[in-house]
Amino acid sequence: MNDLVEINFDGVVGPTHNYAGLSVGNIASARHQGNISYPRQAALQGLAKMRGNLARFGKQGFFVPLPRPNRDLLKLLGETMPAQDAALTAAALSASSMWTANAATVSPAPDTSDGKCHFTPANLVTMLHRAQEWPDTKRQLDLAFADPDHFVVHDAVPPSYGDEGAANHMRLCEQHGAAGVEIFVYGRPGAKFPARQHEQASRAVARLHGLDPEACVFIEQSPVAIEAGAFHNDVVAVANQDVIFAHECAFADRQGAYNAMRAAFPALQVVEVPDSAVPLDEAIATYLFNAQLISLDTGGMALVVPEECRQSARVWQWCEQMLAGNGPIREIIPVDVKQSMANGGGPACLRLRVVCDPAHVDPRFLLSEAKADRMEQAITAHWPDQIDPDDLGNPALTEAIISARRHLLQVLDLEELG
Ligand code: SUG
Repeated sequence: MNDLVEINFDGVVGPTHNYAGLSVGNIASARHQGNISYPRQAALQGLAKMRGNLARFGKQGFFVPLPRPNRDLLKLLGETMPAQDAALTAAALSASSMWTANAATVSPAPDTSDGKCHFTPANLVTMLHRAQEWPDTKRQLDLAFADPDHFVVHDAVPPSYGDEGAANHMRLCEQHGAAGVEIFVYGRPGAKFPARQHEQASRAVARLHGLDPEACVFIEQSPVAIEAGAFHNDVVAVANQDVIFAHECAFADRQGAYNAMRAAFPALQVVEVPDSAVPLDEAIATYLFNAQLISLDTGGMALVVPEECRQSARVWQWCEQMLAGNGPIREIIPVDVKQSMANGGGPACLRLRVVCDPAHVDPRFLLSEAKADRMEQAITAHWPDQIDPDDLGNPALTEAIISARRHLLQVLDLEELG
């Protein structure tokens, strides 16, 4: 298992990136509803993050934007493009597949009973604009991880049970290539905002992936956190190897949650931010926890955080204090993903972690500097400079975004996803 490494697959931000405010319970999405978006800038910000991580950590993968507009979705609703209802038009044009932390739940080979890496695409049923994603996401997973000796790609779990994928899933392990403990965080329905991850979806994924029940922990997300706008667990917690980095208010039963994790994984190190140091609202506004926690070759870990963290005196002070101490997180790297942030998607939302041997992945989905250059040219030349949500459905814009995606697929030799 020594060839197994963690690869982050970022979603390329699609040419339809816009602020239609479709996501109930996602405070950033609601706050920016109606604003003009900048798809080219958004995609270049995402690409710059990928380039930085490639240079720093050596491996980087990506998924391409899904086909938009999704005319099949409109057809199922008895509509055509543009739909009479502006929200349906916006849904059919959504670029939300950029947040690949919601693409699937991934269980690496050392954790599963058949020794293969398992993927379950997330059904994302809570919201229409996201529920349409999974069949096209699966097509991409089927292509990228086609090798049947090493990968299994399941269908999504049935729609009654909302599943939001890796955004509500964490993994603890000594090393990425060793057997780990998988932590599933679910929400309880019935409060002001939807609890998007259903416990039964998490349990189904664990069974489908053939996980050892002793190496699975199911934890309830704090209703207080959901109500404050943490619509996914990855807005308040992130784990890597033996470390969990979490806000004090992340889990419904804080001590019970850590006890359960420790019972399954005794070496756990908890880096917890108290509410008194960074109040929950500020943690959610800055997305401190929506960070990529990445192992460094030199030992220790780096935290790739949104630039917004540096702008908050309290958050930055906490970060500096942490670095001055002796904890496992040795470096903090701010990145600018503001266009995605305005829709509630930070650095961690933009990536799906897959532990595997890169030699088994379709190389078309792995980034190199040369490929990043080609992507950048396609984005610069073809992504719309800006989109006013009132223009969604405009035929000229629709043509432009279809052609933009086609150009990207061409330079990546991925036309079969057309
Ligand atoms: O599902 N935003 C996404 C953000 C997803 C963030 N992902 C993670 N936390 N892993 C969502 O709420 C906004 C779309 C709009 O308003 O048009 C949106 O879908």
